[in-house]
Amino acid sequence: MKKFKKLLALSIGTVLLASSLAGCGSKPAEQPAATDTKTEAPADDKAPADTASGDAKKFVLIVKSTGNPYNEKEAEGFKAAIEEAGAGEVILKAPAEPTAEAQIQMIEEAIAQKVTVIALAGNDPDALQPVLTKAMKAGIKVLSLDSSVNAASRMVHVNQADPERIGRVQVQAMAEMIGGKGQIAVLSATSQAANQNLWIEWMKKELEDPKYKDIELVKVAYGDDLRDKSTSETEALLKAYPDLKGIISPTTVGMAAAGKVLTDKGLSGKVKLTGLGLPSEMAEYITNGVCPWMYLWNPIDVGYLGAYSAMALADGTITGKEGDKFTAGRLGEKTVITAGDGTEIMLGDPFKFEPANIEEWKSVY
Ligand code: RAM
Repeated sequence: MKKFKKLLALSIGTVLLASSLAGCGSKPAEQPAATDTKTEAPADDKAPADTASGDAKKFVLIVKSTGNPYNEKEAEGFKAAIEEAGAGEVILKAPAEPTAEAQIQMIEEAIAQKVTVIALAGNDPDALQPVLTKAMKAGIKVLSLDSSVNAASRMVHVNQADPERIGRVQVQAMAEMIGGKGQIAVLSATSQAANQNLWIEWMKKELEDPKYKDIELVKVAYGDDLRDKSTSETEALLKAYPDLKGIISPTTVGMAAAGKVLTDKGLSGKVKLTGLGLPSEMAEYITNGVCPWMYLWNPIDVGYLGAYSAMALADGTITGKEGDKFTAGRLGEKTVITAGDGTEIMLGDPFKFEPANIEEWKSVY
């Protein structure tokens, strides 16, 4: 019951956000995260606080890659929060490929620009450590969101939901969909993505329960959050495992690709699909039965909370240590807590999307 109330609160929050966006006449941005977008905060008499050099504060967001609507929604929330607070300039960056190398280059540019905060969804937990440490030594505040970098590379992480719950709930769903029996596969993002890897670890822990003894996880495939690769990896799974009963995809890109492949091949009912999908991309496959139900959180809120965390680091309200508190705009008071690795700020719970509610959500994100 408590959980239900939390979920309800989450959904009400999202609906309120949706209507406030609608009220402002804003439309989901087509490509807000593409490469390098800058926006100045609206000028008012409460000017953005100055940095030591006398310039306005600069808030950089580096997402995993371009061409992923999830990342675009995250960027939309980040930008909206900095702008509503009038805190400074927003710089949105997205590499063409979801690699650490591409992000390193963008972080070097941000250091040269003397930005105030770098917020990023890491494409690798460890490979960014030298450059992020360099940024922090130069006085730049660093936080990760969505996909964490290791504790030494950040001041705090903004986590969308409890990784254990995200991992376990997807296995529980799949087991129910296939009647507790048969071969299943995971279609993930990149092999270095900290968020997906942690969720998959929890999926494997859940599968250790003897109640899943008749379920076999045959493969974890990587679509690299690229639509084409996710499509070919889905096709390869179907070919290699003709008895496959289900695919769990803990990435919105993988979900959309697998939904299309299973639909095109007429495999609805034969191979079940669940995971973490964007309602806007998955409505069709939830309605046609390919994906009976799935989970996600609000990616706009991930970006929004990331931005409020960035502002709190920038003005010294928090340093990223356990127990630090701040107010994250419409999300209310947030507290820094201990994570498996370092500290984090938690958004909420994963939300279940199914035929009964998908129509209502598909235009939100
Ligand atoms: C993809 C990305 C993102 C993840 C979602 C669920 O869009 O990999 O990092 O959080 O899926």
